[in-house]
Amino acid sequence: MTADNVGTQPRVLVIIPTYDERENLPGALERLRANVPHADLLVVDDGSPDGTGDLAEEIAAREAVQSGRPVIHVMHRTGKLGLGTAYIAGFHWALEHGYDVVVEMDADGSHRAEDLPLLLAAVSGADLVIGSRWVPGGSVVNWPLARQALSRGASVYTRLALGLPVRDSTAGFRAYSADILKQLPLDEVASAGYCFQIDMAWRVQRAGGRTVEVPITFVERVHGQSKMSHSIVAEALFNVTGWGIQERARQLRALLRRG
Ligand SMILES: Nc1nc2c(ncn2[C@@H]2O[C@H](COP(=O)(O)OP(=O)(O)OP(=O)(O)O)[C@@H](O)[C@H]2O)c(=O)[nH]1
Ligand SMILES: [Mg+2]
Repeated sequence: MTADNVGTQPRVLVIIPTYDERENLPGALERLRANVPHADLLVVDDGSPDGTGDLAEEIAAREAVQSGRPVIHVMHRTGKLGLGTAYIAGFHWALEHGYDVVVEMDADGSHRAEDLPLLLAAVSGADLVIGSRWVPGGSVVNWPLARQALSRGASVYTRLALGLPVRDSTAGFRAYSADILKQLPLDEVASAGYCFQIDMAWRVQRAGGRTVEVPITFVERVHGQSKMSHSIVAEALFNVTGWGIQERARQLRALLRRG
């Protein structure tokens, strides 16, 4: 956090990527408005065939009238371009508009707006706050054991391969300080799915940023369909293994130079 906003309320932007979330988006926005009324919201919709983008515009217009200022913003992209690039577009928008804290949050009800104040409290002393399922106090609701095993396994593998000391590295409920985002080469981040979250956490670590995890309750979506796929898991496994090999080679070279 910069010296400029010491003593004043940091400006917070919550980025909510959507693809076919018509049933979930109104509730997600409503709960955000109730729990973090000082935050602005940015929906990044990828031309959802179910009309989520238009619905977001309607809600944004209504909310602007009610609160007397634009609180909900909507970015429309031409087609399904992936979660990673949706977030990168949102990060650029946040930095261009002078926000101090930038939040990532799913629209499907898995991330509870009720947990967001905890993340925001922690970001005053950190560069990245991860809402974590796998730290004491964290939990998952209605997640099959296989999904739990995949999520835990991915984090353990990442910890071992990269030396990334994070319990829930694929978690997508996060708060970043704008300061750390400004330091990262955002346009080089090519990862799409879960891997995007690992990629960003690892970049924060390499940039010398401080990451903390706070416990959240993660609730399996009730409406709509998950966009998780085998290719998303394969991307994460492939990339993390490659980065791990590069990292070990780098450490070995440094050791040999010292020797
Ligand atoms: N803009 C945009 N949003 C996306 C895209 N893919 C997924 N999303 C949104 O990103 C959020 C997370 O997607 P989910 O399908 O729930 O994926 P997930 O949470 O990783 O997987 P589950 O745990 O199975 O729900 C949701 O709000 C989706 O609507 C995309 O290509 N573009
Ligand atoms: Mg989800």
